[in-house]
Amino acid sequence: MASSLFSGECTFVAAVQTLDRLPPASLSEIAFAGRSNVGKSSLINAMTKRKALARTSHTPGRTQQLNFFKINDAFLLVDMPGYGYAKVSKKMREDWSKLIRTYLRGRVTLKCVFLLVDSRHGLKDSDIDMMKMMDETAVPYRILLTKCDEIKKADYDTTLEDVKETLKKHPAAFPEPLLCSAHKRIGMDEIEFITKSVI
Ligand SMILES: Nc1nc2c(ncn2[C@@H]2O[C@H](COP(=O)(O)OP(=O)(O)O)[C@@H](O)[C@H]2O)c(=O)[nH]1
Ligand SMILES: [Mg+2]
Repeated sequence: MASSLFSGECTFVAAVQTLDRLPPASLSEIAFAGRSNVGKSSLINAMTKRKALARTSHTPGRTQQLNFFKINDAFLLVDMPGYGYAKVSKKMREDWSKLIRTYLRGRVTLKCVFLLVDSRHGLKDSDIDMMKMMDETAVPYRILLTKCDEIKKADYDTTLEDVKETLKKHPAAFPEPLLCSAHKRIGMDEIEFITKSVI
């Protein structure tokens, strides 16, 4: 059934730029991460059936904060700040790394990170850096290949094989990436199923 876990009550909990502002660790958390423009806000909005829970934007790289939403009193959904945007200053990049690394390391309630990767582009160096951080902090993660409505099957198969090969070297990664599209609502049930099984 389509997204009943995600589509109930949803409340904004906090926008966090420094870790002393983290909401208390209570409910299980799942987080969405990825490069700017990968389709993260669109996917979160499609999952929760909200038009603007997470802000979709054509100007990437602006939000450097972790946004926490409480879903159905069942779990917290965390919208992580996008990375990999070229125009971001070195200082901002360093602040981002510090925030994310500390969050990943210290958050016992964080059960799974969905790492979004554009299916048309495959893994970038910045994705690999993010994956290394999650390996080091032993946070389980699953790759979601986004915008699959825009890619031909043959191209997708190539990306999929590349990603799977890379994942073999990353101990905290689930070995099989998941194909999805926010626009066509592909992969939504699987994301819900995975969430249910970890929270
Ligand atoms: N074709 C297609 N485009 C998408 C999809 N999801 C997002 N986009 C587009 O990708 C761009 C960035 O989306 P957004 O959700 O703001 O990305 P974010 O920066 O990762 O939050 C927007 O122009 C979206 O319309 C999808 O499933 N299919
Ligand atoms: Mg966004």
